[in-house]
Amino acid sequence: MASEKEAALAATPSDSPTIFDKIINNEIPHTTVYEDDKVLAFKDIEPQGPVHILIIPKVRDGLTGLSKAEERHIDILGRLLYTAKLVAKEQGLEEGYRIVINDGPQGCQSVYHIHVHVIGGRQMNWPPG
Ligand code: DGP
Repeated sequence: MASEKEAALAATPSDSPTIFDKIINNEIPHTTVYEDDKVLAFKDIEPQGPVHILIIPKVRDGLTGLSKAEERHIDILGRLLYTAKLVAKEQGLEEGYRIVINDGPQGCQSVYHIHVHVIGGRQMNWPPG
């Protein structure tokens, strides 16, 4: 399997449907850890820590990435972050965790449906790679 960086450099930023649509529509297996009418949180297939969850809006509404955010997205952006906090607590990340939103090729984004990574269960380093 290609590294995340290779996948990001190979990905074409676009409005086309992504693998996350298949996850939302239950067309491919995934492990849901949280869901409500607006967002879905599921385990990342390539975990970068003992806990690695992705949180996505169920309706993308043009939000392929953070750089495409407009004022109408403020509520869903807030909900994604608040859900990250709920998920981190539910996953037992009492000692801390990292929230990541990759954007664009240089940001190492490989899936063009905005998503928040919640990574935890190990000591993080800084700066990130
Ligand atoms: P990013 O690089 O920020 O675009 O992150 C995309 C993430 O999506 C990456 O960590 C791997 C994850 N991912 C890609 N395909 C699948 C999949 O089919 N299932 C799950 N659970 N995660 C996936």
